[in-house]
Amino acid sequence: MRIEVVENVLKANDAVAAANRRLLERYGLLAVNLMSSPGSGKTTLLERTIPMLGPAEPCSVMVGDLQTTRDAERVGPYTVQATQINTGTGCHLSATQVAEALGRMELERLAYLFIENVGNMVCPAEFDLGEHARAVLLSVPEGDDKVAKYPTLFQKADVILLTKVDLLGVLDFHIDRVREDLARVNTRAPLLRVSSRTGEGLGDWLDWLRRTRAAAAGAGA
Ligand SMILES: Nc1nc2c(ncn2[C@@H]2O[C@H](COP(=O)(O)OP(=O)(O)OP(=O)(O)O)[C@@H](O)[C@H]2O)c(=O)[nH]1
Ligand SMILES: [Mg+2]
Repeated sequence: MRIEVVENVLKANDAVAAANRRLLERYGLLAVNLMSSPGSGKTTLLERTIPMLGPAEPCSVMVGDLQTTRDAERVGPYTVQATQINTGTGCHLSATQVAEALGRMELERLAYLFIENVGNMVCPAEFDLGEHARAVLLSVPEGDDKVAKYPTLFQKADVILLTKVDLLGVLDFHIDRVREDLARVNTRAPLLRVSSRTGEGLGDWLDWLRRTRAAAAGAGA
């Protein structure tokens, strides 16, 4: 009985996500769902990424947090539009919350819509939002065992960003362990090393975004 309820919730979410995806595909933009633990550097990455993309590739951001509008305020100056979704006690964004926010957004001119999910390494993985691609962040201070311990999020990633690599020399973190664990759960997604602090790897991230947007447009997105 309990399993049936969970399945129904996920089915209902998937139906709304499919409608979101159909809507987004009309605009030729790339919608990226960013997921990670709290504090891995999602908002900071967006603060760096969006100015680097520049006015030729306009971006909007939708950001989920339990409370506050702090992240939307941080990215607001760089975006066409920044929308904060407060989930109250919810540990992830749902397709319905995204659908409501999309209804208030202007999608015409956008090259990218970034959806910063609620900081959580477990729940967001289960909920399709209608995005085209999933970017999963793992920061160096979190430790090199997280892919093995929390495989679900990494399994569904289209790109994995190892963030805060400027701290690699400071903390006891072995990238080879991450690579070994990823070889078991996801061999499809590239692993990019980035630092929003030093700028290392941001060019590779921008290349990935542009390639993925071009591929999605070619596939009819
Ligand atoms: N050293 C270092 N610190 C970073 C880097 N990126 C982000 N930080 C710091 O990490 C902290 C958390 O960054 P945020 O971007 O707010 O993290 P977040 O993933 O958006 O967090 P939530 O929205 O709470 O889930 C801040 O103090 C940032 O300055 C980085 O590349 N290097
Ligand atoms: Mg944030």
